Amino acid sequence: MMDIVHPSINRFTAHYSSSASVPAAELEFGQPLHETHPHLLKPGELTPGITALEYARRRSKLAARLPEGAIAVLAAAEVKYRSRDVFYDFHQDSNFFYLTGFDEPEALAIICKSSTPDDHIFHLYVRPKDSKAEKWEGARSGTQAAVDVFNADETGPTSSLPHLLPPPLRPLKNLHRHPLLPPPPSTFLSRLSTPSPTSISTLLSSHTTTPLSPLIHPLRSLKSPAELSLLRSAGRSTGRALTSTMSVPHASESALSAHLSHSLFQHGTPKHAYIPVIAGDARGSTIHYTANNALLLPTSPILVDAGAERGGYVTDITRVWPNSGKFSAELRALYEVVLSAQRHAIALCHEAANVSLDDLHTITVNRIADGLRGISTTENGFATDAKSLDILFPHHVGHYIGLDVHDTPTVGRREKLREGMCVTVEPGVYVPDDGRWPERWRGMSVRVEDSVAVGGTGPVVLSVEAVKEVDDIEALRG
Ligand SMILES: [Mn+2]
Repeated sequence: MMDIVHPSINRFTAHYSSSASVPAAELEFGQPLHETHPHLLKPGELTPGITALEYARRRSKLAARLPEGAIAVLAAAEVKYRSRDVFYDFHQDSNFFYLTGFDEPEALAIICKSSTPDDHIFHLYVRPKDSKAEKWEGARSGTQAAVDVFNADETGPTSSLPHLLPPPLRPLKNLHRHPLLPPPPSTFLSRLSTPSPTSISTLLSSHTTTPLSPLIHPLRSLKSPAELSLLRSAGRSTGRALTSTMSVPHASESALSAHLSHSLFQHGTPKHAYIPVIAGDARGSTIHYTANNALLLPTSPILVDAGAERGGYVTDITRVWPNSGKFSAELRALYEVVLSAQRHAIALCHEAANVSLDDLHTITVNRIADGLRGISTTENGFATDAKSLDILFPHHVGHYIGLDVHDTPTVGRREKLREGMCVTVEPGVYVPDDGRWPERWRGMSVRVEDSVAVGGTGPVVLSVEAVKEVDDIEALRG
């Protein structure tokens, strides 16, 4: 046995207030913590880069936005299966993770606004310790850690819900004894949501319920310094991995994919935020191409859209380059049109510019139209009417990023960009391979995408390590 300092914070005064001796043999949790993984988390952090105090403040901020007497109920994500007993990598529900930092399935968080402004009671129901199950599935944090580590005021095993529900929901618990009680469904969420006498949804049905996302997303959309630092870190390592990937030719999309993944690992972010798009030639025009299994020719233009995550925060970057390392005149011309529009839009990513993502989109479409007219000749001309531009540039110029790749969707794209928001800026031109379009560019796809933090008076490009000037890309091959 050895003594290990086990930090926990007092939620109300929000500073470290106690330490207890915990036998090392009992130090097993369902996720990395500083005590068990000091190489991943600093003291005070509950998840990499985010302190327990920041999580407590997020709950306070949500409580302050809740109407009087309201209760926020959030379920954790479930383990998803690709086939019997073969599960996908677990990914926590983003709102649940944002408010709790708890990274296990089968958990329920309840935040009750209390009478003091900004104050709240935090309930966290979790899977209990179970040595037999943990032998197969790995450690669980358990109910004691829900209080000691995750700072819950109330806890209990999820299996005992709804007996443990907070007082405003409790009067309904006698329904539990309904004689027609069905056998327990197989999964936690279905237990919560299937209309059975004991399900949470039945218990909640006599209350007025409203979606929580419109209250949480505005909080999530404005990043704290710690969140910006994680986004910067994800952008830095993905940018470096992309630059490394651009610096050598690749025989196939899958070989390129292996190079990129290995390079991400070397730069400290081994986890892809999404299946990357690795598309040679005309496959770049399939926006969500993820087969990534075709051969590449030395002459192939390559489009890669990839992003790693760090501490749950993601980056989203797209680069286009020729496999040979040397741009053809056609690719260079089209690339410069897109890059110039992208640079112009990024320069407007600050609060003083008073623009929304929708404004940026309109500005970018006009820039691209000007650019395409600029490279058009009598024999090789682009149509730049609105319909043609919809075909050439069929997606929006950007979206919010954060815990999700397409983050905080209830914050509309008409909102003016504010300092602390993080967005992508990703104009593209995808020329269909048919006679309607100028022959020189048929089948060519160009998108340039960076992750950008909106500043007060200027942007901060989070993915600046991914080179994007033509000269810089060509210089990678020496
Ligand atoms: Mn994107």
